Amino acid sequence: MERTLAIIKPDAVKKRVIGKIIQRIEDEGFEILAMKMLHLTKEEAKQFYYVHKDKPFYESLTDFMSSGRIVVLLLERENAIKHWREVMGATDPAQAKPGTLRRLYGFSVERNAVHGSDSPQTAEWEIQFFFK
Ligand code: IDP
Ligand code: MG
Repeated sequence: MERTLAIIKPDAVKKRVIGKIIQRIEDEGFEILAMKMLHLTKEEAKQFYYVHKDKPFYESLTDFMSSGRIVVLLLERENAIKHWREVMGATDPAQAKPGTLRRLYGFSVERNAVHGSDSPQTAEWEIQFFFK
């Protein structure tokens, strides 16, 4: 069993698709171990996305991620990290495969509906960030 961190981003919350995304999470065989809704401050968003601090989209991304409520979920499943990233689809919704969450609900490469950890080390850090 493996754990990963998922986030339903502000665009998806505003779009009222929290329920659809959580249904998909359960249909994909994930156990939801913890879940909460919160509104990140700009400072918290900058900490969470610290690895991207030198990217040109860092300011805009952290503005977006602190622009409204998010839902954070601690998920468990076999192969959870890789499987959740498959269910999310490519970062850019336009490149994501049909049926993936980003293709279904994403709006742009920035406003792409969901987040998922990308490695066991990142997952551990991200889970601690929200659920310590
Ligand atoms: P990931 O979420 O698929 O792992 P990352 O490269 O880790 O993608 O980027 C983190 C987040 O930053 C993305 O989910 C997206 O919201 C945003 N992002 C990534 N690339 C761009 C870009 O080129 N322009 C604007 N925002 C971006
Ligand atoms: Mg990433």
